[in-house]
Amino acid sequence: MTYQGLIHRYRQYLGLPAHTQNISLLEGDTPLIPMPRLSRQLGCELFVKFEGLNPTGSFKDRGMTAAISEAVGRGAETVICASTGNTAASAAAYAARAGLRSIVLIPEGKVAVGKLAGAIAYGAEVIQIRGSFDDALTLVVEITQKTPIALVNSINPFRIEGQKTAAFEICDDLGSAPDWLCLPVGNAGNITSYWAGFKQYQKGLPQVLGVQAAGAAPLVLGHPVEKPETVATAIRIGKPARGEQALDAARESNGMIIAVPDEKILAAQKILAEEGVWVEPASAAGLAGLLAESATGKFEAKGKRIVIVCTGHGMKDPAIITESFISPKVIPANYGSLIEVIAS
Ligand code: AN7
Repeated sequence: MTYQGLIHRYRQYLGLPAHTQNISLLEGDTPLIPMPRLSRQLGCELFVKFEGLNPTGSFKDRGMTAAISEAVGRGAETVICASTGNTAASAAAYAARAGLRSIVLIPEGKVAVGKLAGAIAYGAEVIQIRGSFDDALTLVVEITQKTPIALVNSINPFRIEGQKTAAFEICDDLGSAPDWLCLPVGNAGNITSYWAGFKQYQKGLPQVLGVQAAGAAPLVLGHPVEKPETVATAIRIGKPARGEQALDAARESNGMIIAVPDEKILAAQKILAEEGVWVEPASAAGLAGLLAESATGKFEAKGKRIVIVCTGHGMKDPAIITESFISPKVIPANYGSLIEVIAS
């Protein structure tokens, strides 16, 4: 049977109310890509769960199909979210699909161009906040308490229900859970969802390595970060809404939450691209964390089956590449010049 999206495929596992409709863009069913070169280098079996191949280019579509399907089913007319970008684009797309009005609040000047463009293209009303993601989240919580506007951030429990499906897919593909799951942690909805999903699916449990950027690492520091800063703008979050659950996932799974500096995140982004998988900076944090931990010897990758969750596509944030590259050579349009430049 042709694929009909996540709610259709996994409905029996998702705690969604009876009034839930099915607003889908055929999200999910993303590939688990083997990484032979990295596997050889680390002596493990390494896979990338490439969530950048969802309809709007990030994993957020898994939770959004659920949140919007529930919201429209209960009669919501307007949805709102705070976002570092990917949630905004996803909310805008699913709201458009459902015929709802969408409003997205983003931190001024800190959203990657592919995400902002997506939110605009899908017809969201985009509002910039002079403040951080955390400030924007506080505002959307307040407005959804005082008005009928529906909240579609991952505080919304149906977002978590939808995002559990990524864990189900990994178990379905591998036959069981991997030994380790490595992923970026921002507002901590995704790590919460994976852990809930693995526990529910009963195909084994991975140890979970959650990775924050060093400049935005409240879960590692043990306190909120007032002014989070990182090149990985997706996870530029100082006060994760589901921080406690992220710490629980790490503890219960005998895993950990660590921080890596921006240079290591960008280095990991390059390593992935060199093996043919271009992800946005935040999405490389899982690999950066894995490499950092194996280098310290605290983490033994050898012989393990490891899944790196790459949460968003590289095309979301093209500027991070184009701002640092040397402009391609320009040559006259003739064969002689071409041969000359290739041979040099
Ligand atoms: C590519 O879009 O918070 O720990 O507002 O875009 O579940 O927050 C994005 C988060 C990782 C972190 N990778 O996930 C938003 C937003 C990418 C992301 C995360 C985000 P959570």
